[in-house]
Amino acid sequence: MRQQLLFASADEPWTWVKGYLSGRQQTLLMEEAETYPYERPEVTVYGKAHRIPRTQIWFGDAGVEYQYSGLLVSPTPWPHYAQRLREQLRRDFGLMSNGVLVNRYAGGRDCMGWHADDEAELLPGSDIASVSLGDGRDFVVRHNRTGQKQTLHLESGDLLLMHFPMQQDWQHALPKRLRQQGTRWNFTFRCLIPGFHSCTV
Ligand SMILES: O=C(O)CCC(=O)C(=O)O
Repeated sequence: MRQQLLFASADEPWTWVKGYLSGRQQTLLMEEAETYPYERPEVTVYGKAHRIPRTQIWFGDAGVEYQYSGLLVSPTPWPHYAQRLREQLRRDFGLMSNGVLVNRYAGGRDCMGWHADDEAELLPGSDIASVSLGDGRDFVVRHNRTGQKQTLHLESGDLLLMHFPMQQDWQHALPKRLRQQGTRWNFTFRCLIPGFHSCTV
């Protein structure tokens, strides 16, 4: 029998469900994720253009455009198993989402710097669900005011629910881990305000 462990605390605005996906679900989703047409976009940081240190793709409902790191990205239609996971999250946790950002880390050099998912088009009050697959990696969170840090070692099949208003008070990052070579995928299911970027008023 599959074991799921749920860690939630009144002090922390996240819920960590270890082993949320079965081994079979992980395999099917990883096989699908290997077929996605990822991109490595260029972003401008402090006036300098860089390729991001990972590849990624945004899937979503029609018209749900996402702007991050200065890029405006139109949605690619939902692939089968990502769509099924979206429905599972809605059934299990009432998690509403209309898009998912998939990041693929081709080894321990690929990473994501400190940031919060606090873009203006995210629906106020909505939670973000992060599902990890493949190589286990450290995910670090840091409180904006106190500087308190915690490292969560996210393994394949784990779910991290980031509850509103975590993004206002905490930043997170996926640091480099040079000794790791395996591939990792991360799916963050988000709920955006539809039409946010097409509003011309
Ligand atoms: O890969 C991860 O676990 C982090 C992803 C992330 O921070 C994001 O998509 O905003």
